[in-house]
Amino acid sequence: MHRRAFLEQAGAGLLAGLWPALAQTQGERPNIVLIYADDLGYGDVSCYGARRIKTPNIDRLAASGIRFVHAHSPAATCTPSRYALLTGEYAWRRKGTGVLPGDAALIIEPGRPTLPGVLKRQGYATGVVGKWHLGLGSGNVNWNAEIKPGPLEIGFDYAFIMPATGDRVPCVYVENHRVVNLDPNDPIEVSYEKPFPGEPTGRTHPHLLRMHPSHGHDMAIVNGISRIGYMRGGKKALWKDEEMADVFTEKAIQFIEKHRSGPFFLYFATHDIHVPRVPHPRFAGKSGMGPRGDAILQLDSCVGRILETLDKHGLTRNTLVIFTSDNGPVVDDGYKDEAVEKLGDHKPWGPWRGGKYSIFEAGTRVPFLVRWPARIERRMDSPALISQIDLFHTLAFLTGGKLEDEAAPDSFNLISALLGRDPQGRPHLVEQAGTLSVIVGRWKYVAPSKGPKINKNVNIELGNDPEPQLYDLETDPGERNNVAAQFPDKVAELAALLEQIRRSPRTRP
Ligand code: NG6
Ligand code: CA
Repeated sequence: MHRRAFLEQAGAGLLAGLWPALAQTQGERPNIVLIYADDLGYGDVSCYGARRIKTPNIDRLAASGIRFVHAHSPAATCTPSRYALLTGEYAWRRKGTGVLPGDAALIIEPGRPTLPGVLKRQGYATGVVGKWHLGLGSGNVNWNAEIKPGPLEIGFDYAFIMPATGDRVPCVYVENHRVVNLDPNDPIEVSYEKPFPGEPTGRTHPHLLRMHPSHGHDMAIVNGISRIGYMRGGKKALWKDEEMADVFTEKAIQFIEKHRSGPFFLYFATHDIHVPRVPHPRFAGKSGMGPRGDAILQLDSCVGRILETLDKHGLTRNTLVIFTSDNGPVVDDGYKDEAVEKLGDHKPWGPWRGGKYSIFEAGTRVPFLVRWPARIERRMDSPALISQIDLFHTLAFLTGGKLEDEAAPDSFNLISALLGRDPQGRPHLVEQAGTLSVIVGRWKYVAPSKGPKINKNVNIELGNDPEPQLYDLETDPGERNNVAAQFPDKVAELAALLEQIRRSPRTRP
């Protein structure tokens, strides 16, 4: 359904009084579970239109919650999205917030206001389980000693993470300050510069691989898969890709059970469906779409286990569950895993143009489901323009937390939109990929940029253009017609707005 149709529906709803009046929602203390999928596209789940793949557990959230259709990740890649999610600041304001190597230093300074920090102050037990990718330590991290600062220094009480990505070394879990299962007699060494002499790599020993790279990913071999970066040692601590989803889900469930008297905030950041896609044998081959589809089934099953845990402990009614993704979809992201060959008519990007890495809508327009039975009485669709960057301010407000003046500079309090009582949401939104764009109402302006138009490795249109682009998302949601030449005043207005947002240190009121 197009935005216009949604707006009509919303308008009719308004007239009919269907958007419930704003109830008292400040100072409540629901448990909060934020499920953050990786690289999952708008069209990858059945409640957003996927046909060949069925995601009954994720659909459960939609069936009794709100399905947002104009919700965005802050950026079209992982690190800047997660940075913005946790700090409430647009990542493009800060250097060094691009996709990080696995040995990068922590990019969120301890002491800064953060989303987990504000909830912790409100008495929440705060935990992160899954993908981190925001750096650890303060440079030259020693994986064999205490690893800090990290999540525990920026507001989490508990952390069970993978440092960066599934395709980046070191391929180990870190629990709080320590690598899990590390044998002190077999220390870990990591380098993003040069190989360790004598260690096989994907480039030198391709015959050792069970999954081959399509581009990049030809360095350290771990579990028969070559990665980005070099490592050696730590053999007992290495993860097994096929167990990762279960390992994370178990830890997430343990966190919920431990804190079931509440309130708790769980940031459950799955590795699925990022590369390398190596789902557990019980999902392998089940989607008919190769490992990418199987990883979606696995992700859905993990969501189901979390929801069952809430049910089992009587927590469902007063737990706010948010399900979303850190950026748009990519089919071939560097491994020959049959994702391209078996895609068929499945459209991971849904009705949008582009994908991961792209300034076109599919780069950041992601699934976004919100369920909270105590406050959201019925299923609905919302056309409100919202960003994950708004969760900081919104959840702080909801739980009665105060924002310091310098906190969360780009985060809007969208509590009314989050609970389905406001169909508008933000007044404007800046999207981030190689360039920036700004959305106001029906209009989207893309700032001129010199980058390539297409990333041939991943076969995604990036949306870069040396000329300004203007799209009418209402009549042209697929961004096919650049109408900049027809509406020069609109172009000037939005270019000026973007410039103003860039220059001022904050956008929130
Ligand atoms: C890219 C990787 C890609 C993925 C991405 C980060 C290559 C050739 N490609 O550089 O595979 O890891 O970084 O993805 O190395 S993200 O979801 O964490 O942003
Ligand atoms: Ca990602």
